[in-house]
Amino acid sequence: MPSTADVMIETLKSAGVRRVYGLPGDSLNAFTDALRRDGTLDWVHVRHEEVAALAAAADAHLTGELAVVAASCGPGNLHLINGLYDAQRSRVPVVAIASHIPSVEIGSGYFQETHPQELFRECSVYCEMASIPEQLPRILEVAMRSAISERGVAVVVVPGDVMQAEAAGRRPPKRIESTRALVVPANTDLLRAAAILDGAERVTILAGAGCAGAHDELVGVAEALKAPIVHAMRGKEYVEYDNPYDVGMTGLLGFSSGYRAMEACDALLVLGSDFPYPQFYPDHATVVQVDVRGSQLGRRTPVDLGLVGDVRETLRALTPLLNPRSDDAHLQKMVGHYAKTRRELDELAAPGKAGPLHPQYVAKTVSDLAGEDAVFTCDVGTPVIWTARYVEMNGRRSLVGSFTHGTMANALGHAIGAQVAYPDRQVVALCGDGGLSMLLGDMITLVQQQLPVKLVVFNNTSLAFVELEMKAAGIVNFGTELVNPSFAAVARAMGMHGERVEQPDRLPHAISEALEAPGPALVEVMVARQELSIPPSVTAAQAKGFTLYALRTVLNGRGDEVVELAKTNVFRRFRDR
Ligand SMILES: Cc1ncc(C[n+]2csc(CCOP(=O)(O)OP(=O)(O)O)c2C)c(N)n1
Repeated sequence: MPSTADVMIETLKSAGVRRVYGLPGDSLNAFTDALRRDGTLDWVHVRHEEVAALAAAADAHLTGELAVVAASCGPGNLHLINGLYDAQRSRVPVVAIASHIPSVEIGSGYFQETHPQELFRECSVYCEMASIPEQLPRILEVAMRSAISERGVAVVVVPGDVMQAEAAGRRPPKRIESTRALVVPANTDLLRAAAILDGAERVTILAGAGCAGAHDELVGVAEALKAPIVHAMRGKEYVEYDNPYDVGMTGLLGFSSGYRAMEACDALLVLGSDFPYPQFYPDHATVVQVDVRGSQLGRRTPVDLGLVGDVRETLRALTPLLNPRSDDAHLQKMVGHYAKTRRELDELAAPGKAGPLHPQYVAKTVSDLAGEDAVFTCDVGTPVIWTARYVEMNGRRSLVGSFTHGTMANALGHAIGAQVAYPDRQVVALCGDGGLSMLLGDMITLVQQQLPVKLVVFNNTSLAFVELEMKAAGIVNFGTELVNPSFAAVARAMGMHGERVEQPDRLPHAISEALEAPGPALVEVMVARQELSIPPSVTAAQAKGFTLYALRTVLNGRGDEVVELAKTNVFRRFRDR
């Protein structure tokens, strides 16, 4: 007779699941045994469950399909949590099998006892426990459908003894597939949006991850409105390529052209973006926002008209209602400013004469040498900044990061999932030295699972992003020093290609060799600890949060000025608010 665990494997297969990321143990043993006996699903074994969850998040992001993780009870599944938060907040479909202590012991403070339904509640769209075998088939099916249709994490908590028990309850579903629902605003609402946009003199578009699959429609509406397009970090992958209307990013990681285009408009069209910082939204513009989730409307800035709709379908319906305009003065001004900003950014990515290297040069070199369909992942910290500014998207490349949850140490885990999902694509992880060392053990996974991921480590011997924050806030650097091993030597000891680069002229060769190496490879680059980049862009009066202003200023090369300002009472008043 099949066990409940056998039914779980059967049900996962019915949704086209081909692998499970995880780490086995005690209460999960019945599940992994059923998987082994079935023999058709791959078990992607990692060293830390957080990495399993990050890998699943990247897998789901890239394939658009359900990804699955499994972990043992108590500490085992507790380790999943941070990675599941990342998946949930990036809105990708992931099912987590959180095995649990023996049913009979629940509530007794038993060895390894936790309360998973409470712990996972906040990072999931669905989280339920199957206490008896009869419950399991339905709970697992609901979990899978919830993850797919609500684009989030669903957690199934199952005590080990329930998985081991004889199967019972309804038969497993024959097929679970994601189908597409088209969400388009009503015509009357589209006409209201068209009237606002037609009535404005200068329209700017803010485009986010909701623009995935809507590239042509986005360019089309920008053409009709003669509107520059600013993108948020999660929109970069979908927006910046083949796009004459793109004027770059705004926000802390962005640069002045994106900020200017937002500030100078009198109507802002927000498309599928949850860009979080209110300070960077214009306060005098009329705002029209389109989002497939109505609950997102008006979250970040007050909106004059919020439309519930899928971006692509909404633009298909909206653009023909607009009066195409000929006056492109606003667009030309912003595009011109972007071209100038881009030139300045590129100048900062010059090799320099001797080490330590400019991190900009490192990111640009990686971008120039990587494959046309490479997948990039980047660690939270300064690697996100250099990726935002120098890693070019082209419509075939992909970019995965922890852009909403913002966890460190994401790049390696995301790269593992990317490479497992796409064995034939080049996968390049841009890692911080703090980030990589946080989940260092999973470098071994690259060797064990034979994943040819390329790691590029920005070794600045510090938590450099935090140092920037501290500097901006007028706080003395503290607790940010890192005493690092040679990551290249660690890589070699683990059985992969590893090279340390200390001089700029060696970098292109080192990156090329790593990219061409047949297996996993690591290039550790000794980079400048605090790189102050592009020329000043935003004035204090323009940016309302002083600390944000200061951080941008440090990032943009006016560190001394900030330190002077930090000594003043004005600064303290702002900071202490
Ligand atoms: C898990 C976690 N801990 C702490 C932070 C706060 N934090 C954000 S960036 C950062 C420093 C990252 O350092 P590193 O990976 O060395 O990159 P660098 O900025 O030095 O390039 C820290 C500590 C975080 N985002 N996530």
